[in-house]
Amino acid sequence: MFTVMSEAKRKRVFSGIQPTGNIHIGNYLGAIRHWASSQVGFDNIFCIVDLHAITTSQDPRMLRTRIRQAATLLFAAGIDPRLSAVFVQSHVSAHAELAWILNCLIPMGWMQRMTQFKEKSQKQKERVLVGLFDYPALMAADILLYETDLVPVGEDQKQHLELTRDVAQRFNSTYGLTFKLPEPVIPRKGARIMGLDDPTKKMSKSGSRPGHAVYLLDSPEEIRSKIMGATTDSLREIHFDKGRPALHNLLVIYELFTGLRRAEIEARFKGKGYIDLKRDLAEVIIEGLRPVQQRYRELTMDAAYIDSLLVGGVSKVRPIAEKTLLIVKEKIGLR
Ligand code: AQP
Repeated sequence: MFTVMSEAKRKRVFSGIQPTGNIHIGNYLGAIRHWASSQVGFDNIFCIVDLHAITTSQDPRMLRTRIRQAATLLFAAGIDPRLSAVFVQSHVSAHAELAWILNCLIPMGWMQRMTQFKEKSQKQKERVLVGLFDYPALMAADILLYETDLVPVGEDQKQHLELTRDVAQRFNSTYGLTFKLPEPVIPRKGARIMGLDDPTKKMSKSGSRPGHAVYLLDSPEEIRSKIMGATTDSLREIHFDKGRPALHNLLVIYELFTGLRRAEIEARFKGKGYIDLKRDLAEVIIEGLRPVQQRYRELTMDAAYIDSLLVGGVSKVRPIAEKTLLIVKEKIGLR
């Protein structure tokens, strides 16, 4: 019998980013920067998950722009197309096909337990779409198509990865060993960047308040103004303290951009105030983003080049996905 498993030297990692809005420093510090630095040790697949993006309403013109912008930013941030595959999810139709097949194996009860859907549907009320409910099945398909070993997930996605493993096990026990079971990779401590306007909410692309996030393509003036306007508390001393979430968030951003140790940062701001920290932090972010922005500008001058990189990415991954889908179809009797 066929199995989609094969021996690979480097572990395969599948990561996705939704083209749902402007990419921010949370996405960069929590994910993209690590993706870029882990390329040599792992066999990475980076997917612009546009089918996931349409589980909430999207303006077609904006969506098109954001898909291209997300891809360009990944390359600008150091994803090397010679080492990693970057592609757009909807360009490989196997994702949607496998998701449908998995839908027919996943009991409703499993999906109804998904806390992310419960939270998002409460906010969206009657506007909530069936696609959002089904999001975990599509995510399972994304991962299982590629014999994925590791999936970097935040706390909010852990339950979806468990569902992916559950459906893979159900398939394997019904039809014989087929899918590799992916393992979660939980990001390092401190990798969750919070909103500048509200440190209790994670920095998010869909956060609508103007001072909520610093975007990767913000100008130096925008970065200064957002950081200077960031929420803080009324205390004075500057040190890492989780009990002071607004300050802690700013210091973590400082730490991640500079690479300095916490004690060094605290020493640097001893006896100083928030204004000094914010001024310094804004410059640190501007400098940290400068090479990414510079490379982004260069890349956008040649749209055909980005297209060719995405075509290259698809041509690396499509054969893997199609092979898996073919095996699945054979196992369940569709071929
Ligand atoms: N605030 C954050 N801090 C650290 N990491 C973050 N990521 C997202 N927000 C933060 C990580 O970025 C990667 C891509 O995220 P995504 O596009 O798949 O979806 P998301 O987690 O839903 O991101 P957003 O920015 O909050 O978008 P919306 O508003 O559309 O939901 C992931 O690895 C994620 O962990």
